[in-house]
Amino acid sequence: MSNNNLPEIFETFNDARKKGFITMKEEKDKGRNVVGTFCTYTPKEVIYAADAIAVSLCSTNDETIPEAEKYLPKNLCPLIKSSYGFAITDKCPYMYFSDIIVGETTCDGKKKMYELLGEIKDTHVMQLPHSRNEFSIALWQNEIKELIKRLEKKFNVTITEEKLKESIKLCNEERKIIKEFFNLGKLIPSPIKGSDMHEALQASNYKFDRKLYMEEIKKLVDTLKEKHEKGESPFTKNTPRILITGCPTGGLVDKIIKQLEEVGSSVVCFESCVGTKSFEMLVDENKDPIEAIAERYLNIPCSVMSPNDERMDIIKQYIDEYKIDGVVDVTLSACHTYAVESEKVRRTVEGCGKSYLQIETNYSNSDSGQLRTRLEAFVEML
Ligand code: BJ8
Repeated sequence: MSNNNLPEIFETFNDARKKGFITMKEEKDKGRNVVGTFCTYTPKEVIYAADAIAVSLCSTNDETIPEAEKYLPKNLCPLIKSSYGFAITDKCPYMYFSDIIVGETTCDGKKKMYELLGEIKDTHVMQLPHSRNEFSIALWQNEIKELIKRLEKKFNVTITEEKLKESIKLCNEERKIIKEFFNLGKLIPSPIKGSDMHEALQASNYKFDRKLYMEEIKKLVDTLKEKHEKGESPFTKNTPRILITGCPTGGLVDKIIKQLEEVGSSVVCFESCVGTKSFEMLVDENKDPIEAIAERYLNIPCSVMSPNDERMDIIKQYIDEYKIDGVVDVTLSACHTYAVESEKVRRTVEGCGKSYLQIETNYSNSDSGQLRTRLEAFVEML
């Protein structure tokens, strides 16, 4: 097991997705409402203010892709095909238990897939603007108001300003604690493997008792800090340090993150939706809650935004803060926005004098060996 040197508390993150099924069933039996989500742009504060549970429905394996390909083009991002495949085959309990699904018009594939998904599940699609200016903020605020109305009607609840403020506070608290967890990656050497960090972060989507999850993360941070002080780490001071950026990596842990570590590097930072995109930036607690939520979420530096210079700025900042040696930019097949933006990422990384590797892949294991050779050559060069 990869987490030999980790505290016992880490056990609770192992296979959180699988274990979460039981908790979700128990919550449903108690009468809790569930909202399925697909994207970091979904304002979770609104879901919590409706007293509902938010669960990620992004699928991470290729099991249902052949079924999805009966209805969707083969040349489509695996995340979209796999998620739709789980919906039509009824193989994902989280999809099954979701009372409503909230999606956003992010990339073309996802927004068109939601139309089909809407035929089998109650689906609410938020119209996400693709730029950041005063008109976009106004539009996005309106979309947040529409989501509020939809959830109020669906669950027969009232989402008051007070409730929104409470959930803003709760989510901000979570972000601050997770930030402490990210900061472990800045230590030299990092006291935690990137693959283990990834697992603990992904567990966030399937731990429905948020307070308990925060307690677990806090304990993990404290124990790992102690280990660092005692000089314990799976790495040495000279292990090359990697930043992962790009598409969501939930389905690529074995192929990319673990292999990067097996060939001698240390993954210390995730500029992606499992990492900083979900947890950086707080919602301003002193503003009108809807305006503050709209601003925070529109600032997420995803490639569906144009322009998206904020992503380049943040990559430069992380290269400096995490003392990065090399950046691995991961694109899921047929994800055009991340694929095209990779040119700007390359220029940014190389402009900082660091090494850059772009990988395009999907959820199948067929290219694992070939990827290992490329990762090995990259790490050797660092
Ligand atoms: S905020 S990264 S979760 S859109 S589905 S864009 S991989 S072609 S997932 Fe995403 Fe929200 Fe952005 Fe994050 Fe590409 Fe695939 Fe589209 Fe994707």
